[in-house]
Formats: sequence, C-alpha cells, structure tokens
Amino acid sequence: MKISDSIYAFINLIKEIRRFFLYHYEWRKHPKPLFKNDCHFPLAHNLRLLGYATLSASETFRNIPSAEKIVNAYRFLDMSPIEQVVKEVKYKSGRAYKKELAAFFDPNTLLEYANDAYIVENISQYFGFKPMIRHISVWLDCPTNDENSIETQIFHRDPEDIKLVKTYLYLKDVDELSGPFCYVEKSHLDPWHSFSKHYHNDKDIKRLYPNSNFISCTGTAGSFIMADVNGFHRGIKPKDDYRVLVTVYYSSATPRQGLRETVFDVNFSEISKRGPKVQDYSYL
Ligand SMILES: O=C(O)CCC(=O)C(=O)O
Ligand SMILES: [Fe+2]
Repeated sequence: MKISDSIYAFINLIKEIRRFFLYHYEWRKHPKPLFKNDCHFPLAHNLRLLGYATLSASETFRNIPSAEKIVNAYRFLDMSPIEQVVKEVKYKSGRAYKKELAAFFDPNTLLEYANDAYIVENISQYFGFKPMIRHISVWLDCPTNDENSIETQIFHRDPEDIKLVKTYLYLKDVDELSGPFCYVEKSHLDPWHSFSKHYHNDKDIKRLYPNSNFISCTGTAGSFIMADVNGFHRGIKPKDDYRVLVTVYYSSATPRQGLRETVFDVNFSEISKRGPKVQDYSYL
C-alpha cells in the first residue's frame, strides 16, 4: 500500500466516524417508530429488515387502486411522441437517458396515488411519523449509444434526507435488459458507511457488503417497489428497451437538501393549452 493510499484511507475513516455520529444525532431528532407494530405493515416490515419491499402487479392493484388507474391510462396513451423521443435518444449519450412524462397523465390521479392510504400508512409506520411527499415524476429511461453507466445507473446512496423512501410503479414490463431498479439488501442499516464517495462500482459494493444480495427488481406492468434509498441502489442502464415508471419521493418535513417549490416538475396549466410534451429531467 502506498503512503497516499493510507492517508486516503485514514481521511475516509475520520469522515465515516463523523457521519456515524451525525446520523445518530439526526435520528434522535425524529420520533422513534413503534417497531413492535411492524407486523401489521408488510411493506414497513420488509423495509426495516432489508431496505426494500416489492408487490407483484396483482398485489399492487389489490392494495393501491389508483395504481391500476395509472397503468391503464398508460396502456391507452398515444405512444407516438414518446417513441419518437426514444428513437432520437438512441443516438445520444450522457444525461439524455432520462425524460419526464408526467405531462401525459392526470395530475389528480398521480396525487391520489402518491397519497394512497396503504403506501402512506406503511411509510408512516417505517418513519414513525407521517411522511411529506417531496416529488412526483413519471420517468422514461431510454437506451443510449453510451457504453458506460452514469449518474443514477451507478450504485449510490441518496443524500436528500435521513428519512427518505422512494416508490417506483412500473407502467411497462421491465426485464434485465430494460433497466430494472436494483438494491443492495441491508445497506440502509449503516447509511454512514462509505457515504463520502458518491458512486460505487459493483466491485466496491461486493467489498462493502460481501454477504448481501444485490436485488434486481424485474416485473410486469403494475409491479411496485418501495425502497429506503439511504441504502445503495441504482437503475441498471437499459440496453434493449425503454422503461417507464412513476416515482414518488417521501421524506420528513425537514429534508437535508431543501424543500422543492412544487411536487411536480411539470406545469400542468400550460399543458391544457398546448398538449403534453416529453420533457428533459431537470434534476440530473
Ligand atoms: O433509475 C432507477 O431505478 C434508480 C433511480 C435512483 O437512483 C433514485 O430514484 O434515486
Ligand atoms: Fe438514487
């Protein structure tokens, strides 16, 4: 080992110890969840244990009726403007891979879904208080001509809040080649661990979590995922086909990284005048 490597390792250790104490301090500012009630909240139970929870399409539709409305709305969409963009992005690189499709949906249905009692009750149980809805978005993730994965396609922890759960509702079947969401089981239990380096390759993650499963969430339209994104996660780079999903971010009312002015990135009043358009995703 070179001297510079040992200095680097030492600095990282100091950073990690600092983070360990900061996390424990921040956790104490929030009410403690009633852990013994987890058995009544299956999604909260799995979140606590593994960091993520999933529902098959039929389980989603049974528990979250507005999810079925959104999946059906997608089924009847005029796909030509969306497929046109997918074709164009195929020859692009970098951040072009992610687009915003919320404009193609009814905002009230998206809000009804984000506020769904089953989802909110499970997250409330997990957090120990009612979550704040921070962001609602419909993502289109496209294959590009880049070899390499970038940004959200590489394992990372999200920094916005210590209490941060994101949900993903697939509107289209997702297999290994169309960009499944991936999660490193139990990596939410020590969120201070290797936080300072933002992006980690698969080798780094295997070294950090040698005994954890890497979960790759494939599924049919209507499959639902809920994850504590303080744990390591990514969306695999789509290779063959594009992915469409609804994502909702839930946090505390005092997130680390400021409040957003609106939950949507899209101005719905303009859409009623000129029709929906595929929008670039402004937060990447
Ligand atoms: O694209 C994905 O599946 C993961 C995206 C991500 O990193 C996030 O939602 O924080
Ligand atoms: Fe993320």
